[in-house]
Amino acid sequence: MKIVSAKIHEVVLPLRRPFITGFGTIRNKPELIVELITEDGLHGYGESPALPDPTYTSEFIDSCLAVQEKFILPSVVGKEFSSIQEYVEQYAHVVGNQIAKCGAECAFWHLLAEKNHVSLSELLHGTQQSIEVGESIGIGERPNTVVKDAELLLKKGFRRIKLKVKPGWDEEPLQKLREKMPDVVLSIDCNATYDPTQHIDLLASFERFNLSMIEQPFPASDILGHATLQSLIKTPVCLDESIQSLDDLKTAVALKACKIVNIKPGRVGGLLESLTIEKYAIDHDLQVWCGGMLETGIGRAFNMALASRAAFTLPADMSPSSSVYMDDVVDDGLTLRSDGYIDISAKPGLGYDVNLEKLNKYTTRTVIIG
Ligand code: OSB
Ligand code: MG
Repeated sequence: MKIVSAKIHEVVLPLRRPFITGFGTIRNKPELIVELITEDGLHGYGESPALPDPTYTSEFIDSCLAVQEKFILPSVVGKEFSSIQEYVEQYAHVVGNQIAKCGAECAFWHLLAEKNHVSLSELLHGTQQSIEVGESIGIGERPNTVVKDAELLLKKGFRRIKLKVKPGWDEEPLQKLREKMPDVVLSIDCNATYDPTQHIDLLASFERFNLSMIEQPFPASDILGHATLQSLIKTPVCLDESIQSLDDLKTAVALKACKIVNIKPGRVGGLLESLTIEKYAIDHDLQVWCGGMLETGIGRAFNMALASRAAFTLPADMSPSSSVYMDDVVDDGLTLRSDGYIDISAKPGLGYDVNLEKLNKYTTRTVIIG
């Protein structure tokens, strides 16, 4: 397939309500939608689910756009590729910048699915027809509100509750939740807000809440800190921010820093690295699940395909965009079944129809390459 041009659409979608985590508050979510156009007139879309600020990893929306515009897309436009490996080879010299790479890579996966008339799930050898999903509850002000939020989510069908926490917003809401719902699958995501020199005992005491995992308590580069915590507790430590590449996972495995890995195509640079990380994790007896970064229906399509693989046994962060956003750039986004599962799209191509009118409506910047 010969790529004749590429477009970057920066879109900003308003959230239904602010998403508050240890790294800050998001009210409007930017995304870069990368569109590749081939000589045969095929259009492939991918998404870079960047954040407004460099608070989750070092990337943010403007850095992603700059790296795509200056380095990644000029290296592929005007060239012909017969495989995804050949395509990513063009920009393999670009260090890091995983979120930027993800959008560019996924757009080519979409082209492969279109050309071969297969679904993304088939392309990735997914075997599950539907997947179990959960939703995150952001940091709040009153523990009682958290209980109400959780009850609402369970009523909608979600199968597990993930509570965003930070120092000072942890024991009280957890206590309240556990009193009301002793058996629900409950996990916490700390988004790197705890300090291993101060909070190891506190986090270890959370064993009493019977959590399914403690996600990313310490800063991304402190894999050793996570290993110390994991050696003290039975509750699985799950790494998110710390695993930006296979090499990070090798270090985590060598140090026994976690039992679970949250795999997000955005954070690790796309689906190829996601698959590599999945294999290494499974070969080393870790469990994996598919996280999210508040993608639109486009980004979620790739996450869903990844999560349809047999190794993805834990509920995914895949709340339908309709529960996160006021609107979406696809027409027929994910729909939660009342049993808490979402069906994997079997349609050839992306699996969801991109609504060009809406894409234009929410576009704040467009860059054309080629
Ligand atoms: O830590 O999982 C995270 C969103 C942006 C950045 C980091 C995280 C998240 C989420 C969103 O938790 C979950 C979702 O996409 O549904
Ligand atoms: Mg996380």
